[in-house]
Amino acid sequence: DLASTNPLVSTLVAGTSVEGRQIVQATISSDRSANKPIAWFDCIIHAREWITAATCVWIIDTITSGYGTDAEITALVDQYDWKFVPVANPDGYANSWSNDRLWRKNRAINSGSACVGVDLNRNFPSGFGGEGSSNLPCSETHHGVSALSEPESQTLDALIAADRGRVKAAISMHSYSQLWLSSYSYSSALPVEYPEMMNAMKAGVDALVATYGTPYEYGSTGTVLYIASGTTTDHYYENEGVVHSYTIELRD
Ligand code: 0X9
Ligand code: ZN
Repeated sequence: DLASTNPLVSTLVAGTSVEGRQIVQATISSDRSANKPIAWFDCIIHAREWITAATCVWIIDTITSGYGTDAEITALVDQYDWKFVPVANPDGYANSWSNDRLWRKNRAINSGSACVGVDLNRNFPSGFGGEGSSNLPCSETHHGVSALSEPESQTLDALIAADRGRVKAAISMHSYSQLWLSSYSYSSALPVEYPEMMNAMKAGVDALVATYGTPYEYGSTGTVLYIASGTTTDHYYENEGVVHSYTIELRD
């Protein structure tokens, strides 16, 4: 609806899920030909984390309604293009409405198993198949047969690769825990840019406290939360060169 009524907004059908649903990316740009740096978001990779899709849509609404009236939002839109995949896992999301509220994975058929689904946040190449992911199709963290085996992860990969060099921040929205997480996720090692990442995470967390009074812990996933292999955040950082690549675990 916004894309047809608001000249700032355009949409792209970037891919198709296992069950044939569209995976859509929305772009907010005040000048598409300028090739500005990009702030990039994916939401609801995990089907049951409904607040994350709502958060992507809320940000889109906040930015589009503030442009031209709110000075800070206007400056941010004039400096950056903003790109969102509000529903990165549409089949899992549909299943969480129709069948199982706590569904997490996509809806891939696993050959030789009655259990359905791959954890898309274990299906990326960084550390694929390692600690914190499972070879077993019935596991909630099943990594799939190979890195990027799933059309939903292929779509995110293709989208971020298409903007290589322009993406200055990439945020994967998850819930919940009140955490702001950086790489590495597949090991407890720290990235060389970790001091710069910590500065940015602190600025974000301070702003959240100032606005909503909600304290978030922050730091590398492997040290703050647990080891998870094959995640978006490590892929965007390690293979796409996005230093400011984060997973935000929203509040409950
Ligand atoms: O385990 C996960 O995939 C995420 N937690 S959740 O409860 N939403 O399932 C954490 C992933 C953290 N990953 C990176 N920062 N890369
Ligand atoms: Zn999640």
